[in-house]
Amino acid sequence: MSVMDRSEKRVIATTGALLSLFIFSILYARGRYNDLPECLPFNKAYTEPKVTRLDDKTYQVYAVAQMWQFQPAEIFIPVGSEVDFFVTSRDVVHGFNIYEKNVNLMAVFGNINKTTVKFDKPGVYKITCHEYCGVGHQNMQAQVVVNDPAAH
Ligand SMILES: [Cu+2]
Repeated sequence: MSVMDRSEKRVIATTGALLSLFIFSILYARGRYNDLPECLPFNKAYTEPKVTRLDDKTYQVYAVAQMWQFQPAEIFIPVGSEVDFFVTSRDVVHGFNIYEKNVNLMAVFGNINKTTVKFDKPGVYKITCHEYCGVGHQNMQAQVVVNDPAAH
């Protein structure tokens, strides 16, 4: 005679299997996406838009969003570059989304959000605001122009 019903054992086994799957998924994702965006302590230096070249393949962009534009509006980099984006806002909350890249940040006044993106293919990568920020929201765009140095 068993204390537990068979259906109860099945439920416990299923729960255990699902729990293991969830834990495995979390650990797997952590290993796979190791350059997740981060929040940096606020520093006034980031509120001045600029593009800095650290070396041939490494750039830093201080991206500032405001109603209704991004600065800098155009960023030129060579193909194969790795770019650190430091994103902030001068007014309301804006979005910072780069087409075809895994970038989905919020631009928030008094905050600096950082992410790193590698541009392996030449082309024009549009940046758009994807947080509704007022009547000019749909015009809020910028672009990253990735040139192939061999083409020049
Ligand atoms: Cu906006």
